[in-house]
Amino acid sequence: MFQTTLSTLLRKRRRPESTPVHPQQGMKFGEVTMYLVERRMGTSRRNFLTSLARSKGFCVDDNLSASVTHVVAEDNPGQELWPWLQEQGLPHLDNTNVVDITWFTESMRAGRPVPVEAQHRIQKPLLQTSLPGTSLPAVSQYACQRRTTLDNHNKLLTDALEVLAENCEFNDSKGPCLGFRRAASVLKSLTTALSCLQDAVGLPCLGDESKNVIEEIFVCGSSSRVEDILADERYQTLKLFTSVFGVGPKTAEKWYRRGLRSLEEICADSSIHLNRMQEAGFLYYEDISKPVTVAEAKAMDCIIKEAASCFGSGVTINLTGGFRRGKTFGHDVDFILTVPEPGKEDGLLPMVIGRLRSQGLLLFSDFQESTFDLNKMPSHRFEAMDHFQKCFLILKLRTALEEGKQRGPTRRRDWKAVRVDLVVPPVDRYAFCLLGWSGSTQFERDLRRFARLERGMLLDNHGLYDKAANTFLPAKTEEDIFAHLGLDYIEPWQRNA
Ligand code: DCT
Ligand code: MG
Repeated sequence: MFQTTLSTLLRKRRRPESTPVHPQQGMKFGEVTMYLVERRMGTSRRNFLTSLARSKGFCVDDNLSASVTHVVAEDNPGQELWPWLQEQGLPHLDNTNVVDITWFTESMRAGRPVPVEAQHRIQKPLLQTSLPGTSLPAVSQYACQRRTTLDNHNKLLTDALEVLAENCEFNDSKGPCLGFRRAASVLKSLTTALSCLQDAVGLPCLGDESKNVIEEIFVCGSSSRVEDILADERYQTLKLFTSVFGVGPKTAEKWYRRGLRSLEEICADSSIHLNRMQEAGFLYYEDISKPVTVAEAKAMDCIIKEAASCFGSGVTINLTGGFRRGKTFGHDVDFILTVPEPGKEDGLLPMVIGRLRSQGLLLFSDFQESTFDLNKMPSHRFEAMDHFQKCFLILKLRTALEEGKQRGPTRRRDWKAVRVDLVVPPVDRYAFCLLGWSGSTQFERDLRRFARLERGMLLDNHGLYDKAANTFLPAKTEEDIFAHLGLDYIEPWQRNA
């Protein structure tokens, strides 16, 4: 197996780096000094690109000196490039832009250095230590130290593990449930597909049960344990019942024990008392059980912005939850609203709800007044909801009435019911609330676990508390919170743990 890293390759190639064919001419952009990494780029291409850049007035340093502001590499994965850069002992490496060739080409095309954006950067791997006997960087046991995009290379395995986790949840087996969820989460973060159990050696959070399932899938194509669960009447029924808005595993179990097996049977049973949320859940089931699309989330954004504008111009509305993480479908649309001055947010949601009602868009609303009190913090319970002013809504989203789409005269309508959640933190709690509501749930769990176990801090949607210093740490942005925790910043689209 090839285990050559960039550093060993570069060590072998200690010959002086090539001399540029085009000497430096008049420089136009004094603030930018590039260094082109030769490896994978090749000497002749490096010479060509160096000449090209210099002819356009860019400063290119042949050596990786302290004046370099932009390190440009082509086809160099972060886990190879960064350890080598660190070996070079470059001062201020953390302030140096380490960018992909796309930044270079865009700059050449623009005739000036373009601003460095997230997609240009070659990310620093979260952990630099290697697994014994491999060149792979070690995978952290914490989701907040992994970058997990929606590009899941191990979906067959993670789907199976999530069925097992869900089944444990129905059986109220919290420990095993978390075990399967953590295993699935680790596999989601991998940038390649596992092809045999051996590939998983050294990965954290894979317990024996998870490994057995993975092995069976590799050997037989599927897991008999998972197949049995999927075919199980109890599992199917509880899954169906919990798909109703307002119905949790406890209620679903209660109905199942009473012998109920379908949604029709529940609606027909006069002895069952549904709460307001569940009533709405059944009433709009057909619509809200369907996924919400990005286009629908955007349309909802306009509706909420319009409704909130009646509170004054200072209200900001941001999409959070799964859509902020780049998901293309969601079960609801989550928004975080805030006003510039702390304490001035009182009454915001009642006004928004009133406006939606007067527009005829409000189908259901459960408003919860704020019970936030920093003196009662920090909370040690992760699963508990936060104390901010919030509401769980079902709103009408106008849709074009498509011919033949809705069958029968009673089904003819030009709207779809959509679940929407709104939360309003005081502005000084905004970053914590945004971080908490952006999810994913597994990412949040691990952020809190990391804070507690690795940093002696308590994190929740309200704040970050340093136990040793006996103080709350302030944060204006999510970046501030990651910095307090000594964590590399993870972008929302990398939090799909
Ligand atoms: N959350 C939280 N406190 C809880 C539960 C959840 O802060 N007690 C966070 C985690 C995710 C976020 O709120 C939004 O919740 P969901 O809408 O359930 O999750 P989602 O990631 O947006 O998923 P979906 O795409 O299905 O809506
Ligand atoms: Mg959501």
